[in-house]
Amino acid sequence: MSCDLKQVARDIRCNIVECIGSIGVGHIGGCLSIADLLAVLYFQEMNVDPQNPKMPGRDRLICSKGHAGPALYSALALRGFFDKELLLTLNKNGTMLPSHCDMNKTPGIDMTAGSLGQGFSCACGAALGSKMAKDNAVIYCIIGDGESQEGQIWEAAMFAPAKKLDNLIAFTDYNKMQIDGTVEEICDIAPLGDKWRAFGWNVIELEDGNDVDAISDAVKAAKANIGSGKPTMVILNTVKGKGISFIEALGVGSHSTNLSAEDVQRALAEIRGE
Ligand SMILES: Cc1ncc(C[n+]2csc(CCOP(=O)(O)OP(=O)(O)O)c2C)c(N)n1
Ligand SMILES: [Mg+2]
Repeated sequence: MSCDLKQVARDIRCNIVECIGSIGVGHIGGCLSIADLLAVLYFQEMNVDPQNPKMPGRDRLICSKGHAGPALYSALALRGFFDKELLLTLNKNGTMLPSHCDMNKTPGIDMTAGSLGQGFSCACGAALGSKMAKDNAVIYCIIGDGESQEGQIWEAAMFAPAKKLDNLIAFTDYNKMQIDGTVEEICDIAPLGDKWRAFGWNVIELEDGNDVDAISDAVKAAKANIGSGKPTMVILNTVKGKGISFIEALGVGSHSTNLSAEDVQRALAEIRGE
């Protein structure tokens, strides 16, 4: 699939704004920081079929930071998994789009998540399952930097290299902020690359984790690493709230914030460069 990934990322951001704006509040900061990554995965790298979301042997994406559900829905709608209008039903009664990812409700969502730490273990299980089935799938997983304080992350960090899960390509959304403070002040995870290397991972660190070209190169390098026996961790230095100046300016406050109808229009205009 060849397309303008920067434009795709902008379209995903617009969808995120409309989706969260439809209910007036949500986890917008951590959705916007991964929009560029989702553009590269869903529009360039992943072997998925919107007409057949459960296609056997497909690549999987597990967003362990499950509160970024609206970001995935925004990308999935754009990719054709379901109608864009459904984005406006976020978290409403009877919706198939709950604020946190639910694999039993949403076509294209590969794992239920929301309890931080768990999705990453599930990704290890999916990678091991794919190895056993010999279906050549690539398993992608996104974890948060605040989430990386969870003990379960480090159990999985040990497990994946021990089982030679080189078909697992993980990303840390290193936006330096969590729910109520900076990662540094709450419980610092630096030096993050050294930690993952010490656990036996192939580590790629991107200075600008919101650069689609750099992300694209990193995923290609991670795929080239399949066969080495080492899983890959791509550390994305991102900006929480990326792409909307008044959300970025909220800093830690961008984690979950109100979004009025006026905010939505202001945000859309900025993303579209109007
Ligand atoms: C086990 C668990 N503890 C607490 C929470 C509540 N919670 C939701 S998001 C969040 C902060 C996560 O920070 P980070 O991983 O940095 O996410 P991002 O910055 O990407 O939004 C917390 C503590 C949770 N969902 N799960
Ligand atoms: Mg964070």
